[in-house]
Amino acid sequence: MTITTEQAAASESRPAAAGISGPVRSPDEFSPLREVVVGRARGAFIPSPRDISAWLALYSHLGAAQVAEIQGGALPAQVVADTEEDLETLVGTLRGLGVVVHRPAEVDHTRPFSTPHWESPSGMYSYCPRDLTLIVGDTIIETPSSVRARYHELDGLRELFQRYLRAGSPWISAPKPQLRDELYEIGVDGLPALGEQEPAFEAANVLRCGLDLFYQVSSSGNEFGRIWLESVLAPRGYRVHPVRDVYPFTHLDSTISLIRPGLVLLNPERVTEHTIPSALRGWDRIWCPAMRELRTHSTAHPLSSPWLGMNLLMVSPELAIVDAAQPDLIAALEQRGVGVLPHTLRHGQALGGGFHCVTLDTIRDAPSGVDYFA
Ligand code: ABU
Repeated sequence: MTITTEQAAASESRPAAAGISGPVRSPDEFSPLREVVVGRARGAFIPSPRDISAWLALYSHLGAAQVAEIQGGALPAQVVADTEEDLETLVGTLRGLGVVVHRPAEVDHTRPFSTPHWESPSGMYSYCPRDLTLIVGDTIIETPSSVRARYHELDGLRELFQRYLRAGSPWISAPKPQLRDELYEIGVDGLPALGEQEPAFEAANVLRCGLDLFYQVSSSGNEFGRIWLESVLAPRGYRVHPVRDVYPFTHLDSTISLIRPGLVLLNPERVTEHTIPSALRGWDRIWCPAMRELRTHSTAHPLSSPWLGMNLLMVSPELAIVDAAQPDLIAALEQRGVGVLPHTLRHGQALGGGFHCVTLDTIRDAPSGVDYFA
């Protein structure tokens, strides 16, 4: 085989990067998974809701008197140990399926830091790599979380993203948010709300489906964040669909799950026939069966609702990793021809992350630029 001068130059400017199979390529939530990041529990520290940005993100349904009782802090050692074990099991399954698995580098999230505008007594965790990084096709996008404690959270993925950059992946970041006090509001109900002073959103507010992205406007993603994302993606041919008035709190991935082209899983407590995003109205629906609450309540104030049970990872359009404690959901998926690998995250609700949250798919076997709604 001969190599042209151009190919030689390209390979020189893109040195082979160890452990990855090439640039990122993940345009949707369901195409066959080839490479993924799985989070870690070690080093986690739950931020105190005395910081309004943590109150907003983690406990925005609780009033001031209730959050005054919540301390935050390191997780109990048993919770960390159990979760590491559950994550290792997940890693083993994925590797057994031939998927390349990466883990975030160890980060000590207990360390304080500050900016000119505020001080954060700690970071948070590396448990949910889904939350802050959005992979759109061939591009890595760091999203502007409104949570101060998460400001440096992507440190654990930096080395991996540099490897993808060397392999040819564009890697961009939204304008680093200042997160001044003015961004956070207290509503008439006494609960915190996210303002519009600057773009702020987390990647888990977004679901990807080829050229279409669904962006949840909520306490973890403002309209200004949607405008920024659209400003970057619309010129590349993407459509960003706002999802409003569906779920006012954190993230979209326990409210809507894209199972395969033409099939969507919907949370019946949050979505109605009238609020299904219009692009998805022509798809078949599975209304998620009621969740069975079987988890250990390992912390007094879990970071997620029981609907975390529908927070699943599609390994391919025919195979899902689903909470083993949800037999009704598993049966509903199997009835639609979706195979299920039941898995457990014993403390998922306490830590605020199910199988979609604790993973970040970086490579899926999918053509780019597919229009699933043409
Ligand atoms: N990404 C976690 C979403 C949790 C919830 O909807 O309760």
